[in-house]
Amino acid sequence: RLMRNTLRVGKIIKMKNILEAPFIKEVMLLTDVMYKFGWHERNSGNLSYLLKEEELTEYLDLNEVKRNIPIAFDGKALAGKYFLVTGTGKFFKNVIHDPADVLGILKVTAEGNSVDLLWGYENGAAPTSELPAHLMSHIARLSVDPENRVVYHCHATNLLAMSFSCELDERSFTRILWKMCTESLVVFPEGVGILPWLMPGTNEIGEATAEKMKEYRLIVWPHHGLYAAGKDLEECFGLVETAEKSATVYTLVQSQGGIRQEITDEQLSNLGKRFSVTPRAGYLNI
Ligand code: 2HA
Ligand code: ZN
Repeated sequence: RLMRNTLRVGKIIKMKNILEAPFIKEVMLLTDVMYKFGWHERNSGNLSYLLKEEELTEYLDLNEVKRNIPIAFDGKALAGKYFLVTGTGKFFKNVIHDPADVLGILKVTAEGNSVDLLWGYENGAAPTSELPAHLMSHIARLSVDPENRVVYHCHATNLLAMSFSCELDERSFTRILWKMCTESLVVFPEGVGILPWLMPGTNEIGEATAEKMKEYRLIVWPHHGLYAAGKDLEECFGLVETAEKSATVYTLVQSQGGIRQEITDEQLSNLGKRFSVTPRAGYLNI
């Protein structure tokens, strides 16, 4: 009895406060910035962050399942994996104030048709309605980049606006963004993928997003928003921030009367060489 109590006390002392975990701090900091950038009105947007077991054991007893939550998607390919996922109907605005309400940490069960909740969703939430798109995108990204850990969805304003005013053609859309800011080609040399308009929350949009994720880290959902992928949330944020900056400059240039001069294709080509990135083949007129 004494020994059991000692062990229990020992364990309680050993567990660290999860709000101090680097991945939670990163998510709290950046969701606040993203909200303040105007990319997350109301409950819009969602993110999923693949976590390593060794990142979690200091903070959580991984055998203590709070709830089991069914998912309408075959997640067998991700069985046993841990994800931090924003909750459905929850607001990015509130993560910084109440992370345990908005966020959940899940383990995909062996059968792949449900997830075990290990932490969060304190007021009864479930994972984002876009979970199929997230999980399918993780599978796709991991197949081309084993370092990929984050999938992120937002409603970045100027990129969204461009999906109304610009041709929905990946090459021409990408070229506009590359030419509006010298940094853009360096940050997304593979360009930007574009889907047709599809119904959010469905397996169909999930499958289409995942297929594109094999080639692009940034995807436009026309008249809706964006999907981004990266090794952490910082990288996803930087990717969207850079593309959105180009889109904002494009908006301003149009309102100032249009383009008078621009970065030439030859300059873009030289930029790629200087920064050791390869612009997507066929996208420059060289
Ligand atoms: O999470 O943005 O596309 C709410 C959405 C769905
Ligand atoms: Zn959305």
